Amino acid sequence: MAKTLTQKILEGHLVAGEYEPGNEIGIRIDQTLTQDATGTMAYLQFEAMGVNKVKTDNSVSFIDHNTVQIGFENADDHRYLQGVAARYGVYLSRAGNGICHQVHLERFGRPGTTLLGSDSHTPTGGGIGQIAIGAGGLDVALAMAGEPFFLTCPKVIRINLTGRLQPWVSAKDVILKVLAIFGTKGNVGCVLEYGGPGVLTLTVPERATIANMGAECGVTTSLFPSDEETRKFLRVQGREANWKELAPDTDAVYSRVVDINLSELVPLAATPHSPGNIATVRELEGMKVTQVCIGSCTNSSYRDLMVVAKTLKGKKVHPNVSFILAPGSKQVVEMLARNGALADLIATGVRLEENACGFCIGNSQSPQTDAVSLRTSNRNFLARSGTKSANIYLVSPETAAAAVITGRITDPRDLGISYPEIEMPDAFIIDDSMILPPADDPGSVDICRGPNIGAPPESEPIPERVAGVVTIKVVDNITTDHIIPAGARMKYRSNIPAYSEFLFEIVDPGFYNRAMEIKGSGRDNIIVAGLSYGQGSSREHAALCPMFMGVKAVIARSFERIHTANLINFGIVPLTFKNEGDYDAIQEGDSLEIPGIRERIGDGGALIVMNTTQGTEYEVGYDLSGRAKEILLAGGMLSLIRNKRVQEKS
Ligand code: MIC
Ligand code: SF4
Repeated sequence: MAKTLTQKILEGHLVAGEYEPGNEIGIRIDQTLTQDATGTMAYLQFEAMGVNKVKTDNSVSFIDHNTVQIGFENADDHRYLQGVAARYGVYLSRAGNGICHQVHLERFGRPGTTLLGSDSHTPTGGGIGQIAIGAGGLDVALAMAGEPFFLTCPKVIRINLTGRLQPWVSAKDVILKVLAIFGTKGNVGCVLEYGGPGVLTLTVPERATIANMGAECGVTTSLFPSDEETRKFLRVQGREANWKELAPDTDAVYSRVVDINLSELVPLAATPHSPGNIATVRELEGMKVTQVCIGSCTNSSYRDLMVVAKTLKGKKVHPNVSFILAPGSKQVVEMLARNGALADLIATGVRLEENACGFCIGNSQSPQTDAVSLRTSNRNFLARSGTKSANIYLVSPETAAAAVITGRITDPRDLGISYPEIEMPDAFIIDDSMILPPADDPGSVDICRGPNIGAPPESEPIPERVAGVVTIKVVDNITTDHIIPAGARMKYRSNIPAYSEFLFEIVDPGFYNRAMEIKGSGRDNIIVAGLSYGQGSSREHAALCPMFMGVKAVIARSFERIHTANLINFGIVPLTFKNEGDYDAIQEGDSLEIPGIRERIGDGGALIVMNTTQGTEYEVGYDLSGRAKEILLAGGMLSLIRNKRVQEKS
């Protein structure tokens, strides 16, 4: 039978289960990536597994998120990461070398392979024909230990691109259009596979922008074919030998086909506070802008930054605008420095941040109260910028550059200048001196563990019955940024007790004290949520910190993929409301009992929630694979591994 490209690559890596959409399958992972904010915990977990050396073809640890370093914590993490990488066979991309996804695409990604990364934007690798999936740090640690990665065999949706992008419209507008069609929820278990003649008109960095931000739809990943454009990109990166041609069969059958004519697209924006709220730039034009931030793993390729530099050449930043640039990689910024484009940007009045996530994660450049900030990044969740009252609009580099000049949201087609077409250079500057290879003599490596490095906390087996209190009831679309903020709080990623104090800080600052009190009284904490709970990042701390606080179950109307896996890995049971009315009726502070939860999960029987405050009871759902049940019954993945090891020894 004719196959999609997704099927071809997944089947080539299948080690468990049968390829059939909806089934649980296990795949072999060829490459892993971690970044510092999730990586420190992932390597602590990897160490706890007692494996001597990573078993993947290639594993890379990037330092790109926590680079502001106020206080000793981040520097301690970086030092630990450098030691642990050298010791266990991992490459280390040092702070200053760039953002994980961009550097991985430039220097490591290979068509036809699998990549698992402890960051939700790992699908950027789909731009090069790689099945690249975001996951929690523990799942990445397992992949480094040679274990398969388990996922639901996806439904494959074809996005058929025709036509060609018009001047001042770029790849960001394509993915914003995709978000307008698919939204941010209801796409769990799908892969977006791009094809059609329009693909040939897009370079690899443009495809990577589209694949990167597909994460906002909640899909498993996005995938482009590997063709002559891919070969060209790898050639200019000095890696043509890594190229291979990959395409779906011409008569492959997809679960759905969506057509997008690139010629018809116009500049778009995601309006506050969700990447799924799409408007045309025309609809927003004239709005005063206070800040423009260009960069992030979505939009800081050579093409993107050159388009900005050429548009702004000879112009000055508008007096009411603060203009920030955080380049995505050392390679790109060095190219711009050598060809003079960086000088043009500096002459404009740009404020240069280092080659890192920077403003995107809210640990710098928080805008003013009530700001209108135009950003080329991928997420505009409430308060992610560090300023709760700020309004963040996600736009293309072209639209961002236009606002730098005019101080207002402006359709870049109205600038009255000719569109700078940027050609892929014949060669990129290749200098991997900021990527440290693993040690030749791993035994001699001393791993430094500063006071910020704690041990990964262990969860407990799920009890016979849950008896607790609804500590918090939240609405639809709660992202991991709502559950546990990043930004200035992110420096506590390796210190779970300290980080837990910020749980639900944006939504309800009283959560921590209430949860402590409930835990202290010997009762369980229970979270109640609406649709699409756990959107956004892969941060396992959104499960790890609740676990530490004694949360035993989350009852939601629906969950997103990575967060569900993280909850299970840390022994928290994800349950779903069967009736909308049950969600509507339940209140914060209600006492709940879930009798026989352990037994029911084991035997697959109906699970009843008794609301003893309201005197009601109803059935809730749980969609758990055999493997997920095993993990939960053991009390989380680390306990399961430990139990298995004890059994093997005896
Ligand atoms: C993000 O963009 O939200 C992050 C910060 O990169 C996260 C990872 C993290 O929280 O460390 C992600 O996308 O997974
Ligand atoms: Fe970094 Fe932002 Fe990309 Fe996350 S989305 S990896 S914070 S640049």
